[in-house]
Amino acid sequence: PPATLELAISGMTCAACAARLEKVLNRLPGVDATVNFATERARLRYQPGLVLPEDLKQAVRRAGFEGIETG
Ligand code: 9UX
Repeated sequence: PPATLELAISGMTCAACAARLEKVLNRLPGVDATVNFATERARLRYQPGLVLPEDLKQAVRRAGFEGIETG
């Protein structure tokens, strides 16, 4: 079954940032992500056999943002 991860995202300064990050995350195998610019949160569903939470947080960092796990 899918697992969930919620991240507080810092560094998003315009709505396109959120759209860009969402695309980056959704390109990862087994990941379904939504990124909300207004709330500065990312909600992710992922297949634990395909990616790990560290991979998701690393992808956030590599995209130029910071993600803190909140759930
Ligand atoms: Mo907006 Mo974000 O012009 O990476 S896209 S600042």
